[in-house]
Amino acid sequence: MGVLNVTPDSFSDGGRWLNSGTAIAHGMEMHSRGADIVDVGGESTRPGAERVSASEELRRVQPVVVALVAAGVPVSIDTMRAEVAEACVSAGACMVNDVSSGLADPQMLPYLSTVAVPVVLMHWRGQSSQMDTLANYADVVLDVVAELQARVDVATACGIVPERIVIDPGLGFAKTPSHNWQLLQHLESLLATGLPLLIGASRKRFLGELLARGDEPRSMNERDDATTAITALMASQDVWGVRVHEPRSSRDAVEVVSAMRGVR
Ligand code: PMM
Repeated sequence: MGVLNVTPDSFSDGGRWLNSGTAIAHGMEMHSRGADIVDVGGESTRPGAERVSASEELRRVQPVVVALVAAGVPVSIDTMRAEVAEACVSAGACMVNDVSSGLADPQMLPYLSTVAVPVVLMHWRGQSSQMDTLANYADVVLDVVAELQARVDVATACGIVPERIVIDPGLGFAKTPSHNWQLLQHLESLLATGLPLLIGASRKRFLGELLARGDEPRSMNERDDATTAITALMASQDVWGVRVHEPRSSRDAVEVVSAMRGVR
């Protein structure tokens, strides 16, 4: 899954793809570089970020979704709003990625029960403006699995069949670097849910800190090799997908893992 943030302030690529034309070209390029799905988002979720209005979010994403769909690119819409999800699914988006797993907008799960697209439910404890204060866990792996399972139960009770649900532990969302590593070290607990698993580690702060020189984190654009290493490890553990900024190297890593297993 290729990341396409049409925002001025995302931590990883904020401002780079704010212009629709540039965003569309980048989405097409990511598809040609191996992204099976391009995940289009119009609202930053970086720690501390404030929300934008639904109309501004739609203004950013809609033309990009329409153009990518017209070009034959499978598009996922990264939104916490039912209104934005609905407009984009109507425009041809084939997946909804809700980082709040339906918690931010009470209309989201009821809306998703009316359409047939797959849905990503990510572990989330609160809006970005406050999430750094919510990183308190008795056992991060057990707590995340239990809280995600509770969201899956709510989604299925709303009428979303489990076959349509993908789960994601939400690395960096109300989680310290140590929490992120513990989750990655215990993927078996997430995989035991039996649901497809999506992992979004790409260029995140915990990689910058891992690769820091002294107090200086590794810069954003120099975290792709570590991201690719994570992709290889994820592929070897039957993770369903990875959400990355540079699809080519992750795609290659998946091919290598497949070849090692004698499957393509
Ligand atoms: N991370 C970000 C945004 N959306 N969606 C899912 N499902 N999983 C993630 O880990 C995730 C996400 C924030 O990172 P970005 O600035 O690179 O988009």
